[in-house]
Amino acid sequence: MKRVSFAVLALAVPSAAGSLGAQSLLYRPPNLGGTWVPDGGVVQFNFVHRFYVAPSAGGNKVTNFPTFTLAVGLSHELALGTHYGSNSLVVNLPGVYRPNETELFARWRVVGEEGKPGFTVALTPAYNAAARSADGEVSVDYTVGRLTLTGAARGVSKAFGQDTARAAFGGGAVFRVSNYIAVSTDAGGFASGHVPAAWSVAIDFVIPGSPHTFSLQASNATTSTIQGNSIGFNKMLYGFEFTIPLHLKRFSPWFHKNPKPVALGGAAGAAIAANVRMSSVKFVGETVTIAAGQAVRWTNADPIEHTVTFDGAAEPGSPVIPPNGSYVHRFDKPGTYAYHCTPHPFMKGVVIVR
Ligand SMILES: [Cu+2]
Repeated sequence: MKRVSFAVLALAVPSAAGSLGAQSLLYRPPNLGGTWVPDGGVVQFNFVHRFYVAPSAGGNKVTNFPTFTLAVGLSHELALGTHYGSNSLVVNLPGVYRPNETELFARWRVVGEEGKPGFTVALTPAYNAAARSADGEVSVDYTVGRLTLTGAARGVSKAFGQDTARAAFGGGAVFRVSNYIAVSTDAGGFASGHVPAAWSVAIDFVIPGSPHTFSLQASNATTSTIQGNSIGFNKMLYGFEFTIPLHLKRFSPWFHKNPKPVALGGAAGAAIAANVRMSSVKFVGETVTIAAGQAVRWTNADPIEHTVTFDGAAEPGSPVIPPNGSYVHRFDKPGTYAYHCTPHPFMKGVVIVR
């Protein structure tokens, strides 16, 4: 078998979304590691869950193949992370079965930005602790309009935990049907030996008003590591992936339990005739009625930021209202003023001015 350095050559993969922040499934097919790098100060937690169902003595049995990704962005271009699969079939030789597969990886995006038009290139050196193998991937994305084409060249020093260096290649595509929905597919496999190739197809969603993406997938690969993405098994697995960027800033309420009250807006001498609480990501007091020339006060009782943003810009609306902040606005003209929260468009309310 010829020796392949793990500084492979290549093309490939996915991407996270420029426009969505790090790591969107709308730019990355399921079995390609990609060019995504979490933003600095963001911890990325992704969860892939695949399964098949087979009859057993006690009824149908579900066999699960989860892979967790935990990665942290060190800068705009550099990340460190780990993939962990708890039911891996990658190292499954006679006498050597290691179902717990841990892959430590770094990712350095050397060209471009995922989700942006043009080429993006990333290098992913890795160590697969189950295979005891130095692995690596070079990924290239090309994005034009709604389409992202991806390719990957992979090298592993001990494929399947055997003492054999091998090269693998993968390629795929994502087509964004809209800003919220995409379809994606990929295939990849080892260049040598008689190892079945891995493949996947998926439908991918942005969860509106959130930084999360979700995909429903079918694939024959068990784990989302460089080796796992290169080996197909003899079963069709179904499953999903959920991507969770955790902005460390979100946890600031843990350390600032009672943020100082911040008063925004003003009544300009008018009486405050109604109070609306922003609580549990809802406007409590969804509809309030006041007289012309009176004011409404909104108070943010949540640990997250909200806004009061009038539909069709009927009134100027608030700046970002921090936790424990309030906003007062006077209404001078009779009318029905529907409003929402910009970060949470499902938060809606109405002010009726008589
Ligand atoms: Cu909100």
